[in-house]
Amino acid sequence: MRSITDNLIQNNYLQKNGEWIEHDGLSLYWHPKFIETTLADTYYEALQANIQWQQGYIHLFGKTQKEPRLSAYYGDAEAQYQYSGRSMIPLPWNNTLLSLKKRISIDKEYHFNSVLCNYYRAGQDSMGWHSDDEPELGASPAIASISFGETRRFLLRQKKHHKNKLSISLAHGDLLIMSGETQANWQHHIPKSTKKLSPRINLTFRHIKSRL
Ligand SMILES: O=C(O)CCC(=O)C(=O)O
Ligand SMILES: [Mn+2]
Repeated sequence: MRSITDNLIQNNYLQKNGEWIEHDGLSLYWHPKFIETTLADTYYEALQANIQWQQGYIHLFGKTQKEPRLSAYYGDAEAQYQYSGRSMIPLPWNNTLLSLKKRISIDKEYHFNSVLCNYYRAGQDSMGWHSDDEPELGASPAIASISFGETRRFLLRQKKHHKNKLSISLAHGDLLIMSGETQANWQHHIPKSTKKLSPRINLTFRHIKSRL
């Protein structure tokens, strides 16, 4: 089966300024400024205004905690998802999200049916170490992430050797595709920062296999 990244390249969606990062079970494609700055500004404004941002809760080890960011989940009705102990029921797509989905979807074979939206209000907002390895995503999922607003560090560490780390600065308009065995072998997170940072929006497009 062709990978989504091959498919995007064959269709010239990924231009030559993208970079493959392949290393010890990690398979990433990073395309800085996949969306050029002025257009990314427009998307950022629309996403800030038109996403139903909420502060979610996570239930882990018998405790309930507020997530250190805002989030929202959109997608096809059947794209239900279990995440950190809660059921994610998708809100229906809006035009901004559909337009972004179109930019990264080439044909029906690689159909993203949902998107997890995260809003990092400032440097103290973050996302802990995790892999996107929920069973609904399948064995070697392709996850396409697009970032808007403030540049934040995206860290990866190998599951079997936590000292093996990689840091990527994800900036306004950047696309990062995680594919192959990445989720099986590596974890990722967005660390807090003590710097005074502006908000950042990140969207991760996913394909959820229906349980229905
Ligand atoms: O904000 C990011 O770049 C990462 C988001 C993420 O890992 C996720 O939504 O699972
Ligand atoms: Mn993730």
